Amino acid sequence: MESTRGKLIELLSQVEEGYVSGQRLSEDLHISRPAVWKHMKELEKDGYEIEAAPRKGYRIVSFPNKVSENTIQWGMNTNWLGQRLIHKSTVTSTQILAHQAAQEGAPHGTIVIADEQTKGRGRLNRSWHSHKGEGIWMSIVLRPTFEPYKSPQITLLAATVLAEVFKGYCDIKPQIKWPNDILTDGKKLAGILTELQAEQDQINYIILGMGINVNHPIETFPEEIRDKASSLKIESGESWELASLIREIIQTFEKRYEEFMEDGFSKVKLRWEAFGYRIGEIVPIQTYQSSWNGRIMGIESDGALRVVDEEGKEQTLYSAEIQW
Ligand code: BT5
Repeated sequence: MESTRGKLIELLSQVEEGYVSGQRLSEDLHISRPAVWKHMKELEKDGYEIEAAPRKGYRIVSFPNKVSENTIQWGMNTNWLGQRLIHKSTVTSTQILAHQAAQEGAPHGTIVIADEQTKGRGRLNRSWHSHKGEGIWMSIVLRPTFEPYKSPQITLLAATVLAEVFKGYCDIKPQIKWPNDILTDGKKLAGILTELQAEQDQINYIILGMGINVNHPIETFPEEIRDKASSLKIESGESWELASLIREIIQTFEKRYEEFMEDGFSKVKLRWEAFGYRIGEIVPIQTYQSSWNGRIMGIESDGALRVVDEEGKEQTLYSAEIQW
């Protein structure tokens, strides 16, 4: 956390039960006692409940149930991911802001997150519906050192991270439809969009976008996707606190990304296949050239889709759509 406000929350959150004295806060933050008091008032405006006890100091009683840089970063346990965080209430697309930030030098792990997107985008210029305050719409700036051809693996890695969190944290049964959809019971909960800025043999940066339907009731989806979209709330019957869920995703992503950088794609492949949608089944497949039926076998060691076609020939697909 960079700001004084961020450091203040960090200091207060290091003590679970007790108080932190105004004196200590003023010394650690290099600001006056009245300035500490002013920051506390600002936190209260942000929805934090603060207790100020004479001679003891301050403590946070409760956190606001809203998304802000502070509420996400509070208690977040990462080394680089989300250390720089840009939260906005309304944007066209977090992808656009993340590209701008990356071009202006934003460090590896910078996250742009918004409550609402007015022009959320999917792949191939499709639109992504991003209703205000009910989902997680975020883009991560990554500056990996591997070669550009490996970048599609980041999409699969991100899909396994979301599936892992949805299963472990939200207790639902997710499936991953190659390459970028997270489904449950055949309905789409989340989508991933990976955009690459690269030279021939070097990545400048990747913008990894994730769109997750969290607290949507079914009526908030536009008519045309109502029968194929779902949300964590619809599936689990529970509303989810967005800041905590975002933190969980960020922490899991950092861990899995580091494993991937150290050990390569093999563990991601295993995890991906454990969540793979309709593996072993015959499904309609659409590529740029044609549409045909094929049996999904799994993924290759580089993340490409393995399919057996109607003549029994194995095919490796780098770009295709699996139809429902
Ligand atoms: C995706 O594209 O699934 C990638 C979605 C990425 C969205 C994130 S949000 C943060 C970041 N900022 C952005 O602007 N984008 C990223 P694709 O596989 O092309 O799927 C798009 C299709 O999914 C649409 O054509 C609809 O049919 C359907 N769709 C749109 N919005 C949806 C939603 N909220 N939930 C489920 N399905 C949706």
